[in-house]
Amino acid sequence: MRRVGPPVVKLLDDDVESIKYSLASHLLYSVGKEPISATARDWFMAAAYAVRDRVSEHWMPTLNRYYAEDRKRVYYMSMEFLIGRTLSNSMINLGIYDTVKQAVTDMGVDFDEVLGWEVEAALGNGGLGRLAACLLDSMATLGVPGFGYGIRYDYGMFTQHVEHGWQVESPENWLRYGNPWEFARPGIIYPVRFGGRVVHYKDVLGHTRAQWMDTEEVMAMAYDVPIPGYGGKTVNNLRLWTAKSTREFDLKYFNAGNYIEAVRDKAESETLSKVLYPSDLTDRGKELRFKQEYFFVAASIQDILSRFRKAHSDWDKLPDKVAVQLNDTHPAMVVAELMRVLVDEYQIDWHRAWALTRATCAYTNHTLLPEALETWPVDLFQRVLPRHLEIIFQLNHEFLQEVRHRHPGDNDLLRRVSVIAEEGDRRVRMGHLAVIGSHKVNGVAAIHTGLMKSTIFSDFDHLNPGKINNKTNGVTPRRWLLLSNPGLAALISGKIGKDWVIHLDQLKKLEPLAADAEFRTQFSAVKHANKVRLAEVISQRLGVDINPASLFDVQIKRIHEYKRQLLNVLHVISRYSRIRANPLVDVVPRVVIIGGKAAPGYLLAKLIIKLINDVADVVNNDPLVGDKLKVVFVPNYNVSTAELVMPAADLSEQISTAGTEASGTGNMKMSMNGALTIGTWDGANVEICEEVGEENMFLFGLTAQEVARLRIDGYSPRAAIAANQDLKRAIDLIASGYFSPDEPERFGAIVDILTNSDHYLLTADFAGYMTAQERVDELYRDQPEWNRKAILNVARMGKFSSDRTVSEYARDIWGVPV
Ligand code: B1H
Repeated sequence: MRRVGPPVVKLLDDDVESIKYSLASHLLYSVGKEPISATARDWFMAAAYAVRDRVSEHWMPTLNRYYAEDRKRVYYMSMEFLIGRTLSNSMINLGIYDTVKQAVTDMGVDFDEVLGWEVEAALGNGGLGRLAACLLDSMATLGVPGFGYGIRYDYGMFTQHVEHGWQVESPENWLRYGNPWEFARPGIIYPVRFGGRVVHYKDVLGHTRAQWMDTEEVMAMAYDVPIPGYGGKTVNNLRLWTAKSTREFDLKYFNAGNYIEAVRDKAESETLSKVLYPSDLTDRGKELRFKQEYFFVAASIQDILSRFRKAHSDWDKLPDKVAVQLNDTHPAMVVAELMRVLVDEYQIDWHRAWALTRATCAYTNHTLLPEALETWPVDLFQRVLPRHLEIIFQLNHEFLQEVRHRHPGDNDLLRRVSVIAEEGDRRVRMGHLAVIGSHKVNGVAAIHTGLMKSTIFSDFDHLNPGKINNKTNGVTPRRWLLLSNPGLAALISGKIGKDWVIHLDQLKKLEPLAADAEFRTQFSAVKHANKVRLAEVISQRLGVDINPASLFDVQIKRIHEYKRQLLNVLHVISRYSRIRANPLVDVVPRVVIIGGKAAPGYLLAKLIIKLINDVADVVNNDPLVGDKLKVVFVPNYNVSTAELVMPAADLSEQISTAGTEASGTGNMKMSMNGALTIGTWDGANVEICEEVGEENMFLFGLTAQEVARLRIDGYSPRAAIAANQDLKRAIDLIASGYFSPDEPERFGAIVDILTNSDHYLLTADFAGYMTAQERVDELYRDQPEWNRKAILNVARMGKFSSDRTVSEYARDIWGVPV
């Protein structure tokens, strides 16, 4: 058995000279260059290795310590980890940012250029993937033994280009030049099986057993990425799986005599980890995606159980030593797979296995949108995972029996809670599987959890009160304030010290400074500098010149109808019309900044991008408008862009239809960076309001209850349009082809939706939104007052640290100390 690791020996010093030595050695020994011939990219690699060495020093000791102390481990299972760039974040967390910067600069190299060479790890779509990354940062910072499990996609999120105003996707081969942050583990490799059939037989004791046979096999090989916490003492592990063909496949090369065919088959079996689905709530149900989900679940469960078995022989200890957190239903197959392994492979009694599974697993729901609730056809299951389907049927049978026992005669209840949807083609409801297989189920903001309990999971909430609970999302203040907004971070630390970085509640101490004119001036100077920095990038990359004295009005997030970028555009068009109608009017100059990707198959979202760009073209080139209004679509919105844009926002647009955005996390990032929010009563906006006060935000629009009522009563947009001149004029302008003279009908689909169905109720909220925007202008004219409120936003954001989120999971769900 393995013993406790060697005592921690720190070999590397963190002073400037030592780091220069590391840089020079890595440049020579790892990169194979000398300073005279090194490119900025070579220096990036050298810097990454120098920093990585310092991360690694704490990595194995952390894992050895967990082992020696026999700590309960938390496994965060997620199809997405949207990590972004790692070099600057690692330097921040290790506390060596300034020294490395000094060392690089001393060697005559441009530090920012070096940072710019890192290709970000974009293994996620949006908020769900970025949340996983923030939680990893917080687990490491809090010393929680938290391990991520996911997929090492060869191609992460696509790169978005804008051509003639349209989104064009191009694949992002992020591993092309190697990834300095990962360590291949060729020895950690597990078979994952698909297909085949199940036979039942009686063992020597007369128990019926199942054997899953005649399967196809793919191997899952591990890559490890160290995750350093702030302070650098704890370094956790993120394990990502890549698909490899089996050795038997390799042998075919030689034996089968059909070399080319064999190589083609080999390549096919390796497609499982090829590409991240860029769907984000849309375009679901692909067989490859189903296989990806099982692939990473099966590999992770083998790994988790083998680690458990190294230290324990008593299976009853499993829930005391292992917590598995399911990031949405994408890994919900864990429930069936854990049952299969415990029952079929370890021969554990079915009911004991079920108790262990439920005590081990917990599930986080991230959306109520019906199109995003995963279901898989029973025939697909039958073909790809026949044994799992059997297990699910059996679990469902027993579950329904219990429900029937408690609620005799209520057949409708049985139909509603069944794991199998019987309407139309029979399908497995992954959400129901996750709920029955978990001891805790949580939503990601108070309003979202409330709606989970009253809508999609209301039956489960009645059957099992208390199982569904709330864990409001958070974001890591290391990346989203300390790293991305060094000016504000320094201003804050100068006043209240640096403790806020790990105790974000400390920001409260800034509150009195909101009334301090000098502090407000300093605060506003920082914001201005951030806006100048963004304006420069926009000018360079897009050739659009914007005035940093304007109000920066920002909406950055995936493009989706429910997020209502269109409502933003309608406001822009109205503002434009008003300026045109009265060019001498004294308006507050604005720059409306919108960024986000559309799922490649989501044509309406792509059309919305085109509309934004067409409107931008007209507005930005109208001499009557000038600096009064500019519209910028920032292409390829990603983590790195977010780090640049969040700190420069004056106004944060969070305008989803109430009841649709589970939480949102960009809302937290912008408020933390001193933006005021214009938003609806949705997601975490509601809790941001509780913290910062309604007087320090611009909330408007229907409540979730009103939305539900309106939809039941049957909403028709026509009356609202007729009643509002601004709205009518804006829609008419779009319909007339004003923004698309080369193709007047281009936006017909958008006009049609707005005027005929308007499921997301833009027309119902338009008037309220316009009034809120007028309040924005009014306040912005009073700069001291605006800054006062912005400072109060920052001061009251303590709750939204992901450290708080992780502490709550640790206490209420995982049962681990923090
Ligand atoms: C969120 C998703 C999501 N909710 C399916 N659901 C996906 C669903 O590729 N897929 O199949 C990908 C993503 N993402 C987001 O989660 C919510 O919309 C946000 O409101 C929330 O802040 C975020 C984190 O909880």
